[in-house]
Amino acid sequence: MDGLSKYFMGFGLGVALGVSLGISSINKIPNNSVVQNGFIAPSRLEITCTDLDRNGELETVMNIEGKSYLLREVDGKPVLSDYFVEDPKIVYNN
Ligand SMILES: [Ca+2]
Repeated sequence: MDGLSKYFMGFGLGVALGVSLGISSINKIPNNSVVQNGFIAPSRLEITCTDLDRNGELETVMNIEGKSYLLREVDGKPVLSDYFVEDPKIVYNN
């Protein structure tokens, strides 16, 4: 597993834990702009929630400098998915 995957796995677990426990302090993204080579600086990230498929339930969206990815949990593991919305359903690209 490369560093980027480990980063997103750790980040996703933190977000999921924070959301599930309702602890807002865990759910904050630090504003560091310089990180180890091979990692995405958190200052480049934005997390939002939206109901893309209009089923009444929110999806977690990670925006990285204008590009959006869905932050999903698949088989208990965090997955960052490229996607597009084909009204009214979500089609995952990976
Ligand atoms: Ca939804």
